[in-house]
Amino acid sequence: GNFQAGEDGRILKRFCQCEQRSLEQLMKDPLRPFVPAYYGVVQRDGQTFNQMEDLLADFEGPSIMDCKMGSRTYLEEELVKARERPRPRKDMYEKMVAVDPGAPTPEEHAQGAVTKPRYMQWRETMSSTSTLGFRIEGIKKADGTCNTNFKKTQALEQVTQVLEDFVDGDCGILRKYVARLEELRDALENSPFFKTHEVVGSSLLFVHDHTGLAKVWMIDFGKTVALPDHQTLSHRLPWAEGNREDGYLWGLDNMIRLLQGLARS
Ligand code: 4IP
Ligand code: MN
Repeated sequence: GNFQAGEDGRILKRFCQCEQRSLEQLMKDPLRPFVPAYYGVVQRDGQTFNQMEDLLADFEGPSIMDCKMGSRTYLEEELVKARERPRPRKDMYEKMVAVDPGAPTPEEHAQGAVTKPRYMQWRETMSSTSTLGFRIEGIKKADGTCNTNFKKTQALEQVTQVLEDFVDGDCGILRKYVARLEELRDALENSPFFKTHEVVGSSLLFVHDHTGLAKVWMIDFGKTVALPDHQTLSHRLPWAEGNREDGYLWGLDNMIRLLQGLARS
């Protein structure tokens, strides 16, 4: 897999240059309190890893949720590559058919394959990525239940239901998550790193436990890339090819509003 056990309080994640660059810069940015501490590169059994903080270390029997942020989940360069040199992906065709046998076009059925952007766009529209700017990817609760079957969780009512179940309706936990997300939004709006990077495929990791501890961090920077000199993003404007907008703050605004609504009810 992508991870190996590290020393106490640290984890090892398969090395990725893009993630290393991002983590190094984030250590000097206002976003630092909202990302895992980065401890550099290490070798184990001939493999290279990024070493970072184990975000679960301070929790007692944590409940964990991964939400992928943004309205676009692939880099613009994937589109260009697929147009110039389409690479049919059988594995992605199979993942697509497993969820909805009617999703591929007749041509795609004949090929038994789809391109990566086609698959990624289909995933965006099947889930809440296109409509809310984030989607739930996985949940592991303290009671041992685990669910990664959210590919068709799209409607606001469905998403709300899943979030409510994740916190077992605990308004105290919800209020802590909302407060933490509002602090994160402030930090994002004041972050030179965020202003100058396209943040794609990055997740928010939600963690709480029975002691009432509840925190959120940004994770996964494998597709977080610097913009050309002097270009900046709003992270709220709709994406059009070439503008590189990622919808991250639009999704975060929606997430905060949704959790605020739940905390009140
Ligand atoms: C996966 O699709 C995820 O989108 C991965 O993104 C993506 O990795 C995979 O692309 C794609 O197959 P499912 O979640 O539907 O299985 P993430 O790593 O953010 O979860 P990339 O490489 O885009 O990061 P491939 O090309 O790695 O298969
Ligand atoms: Mn992820």
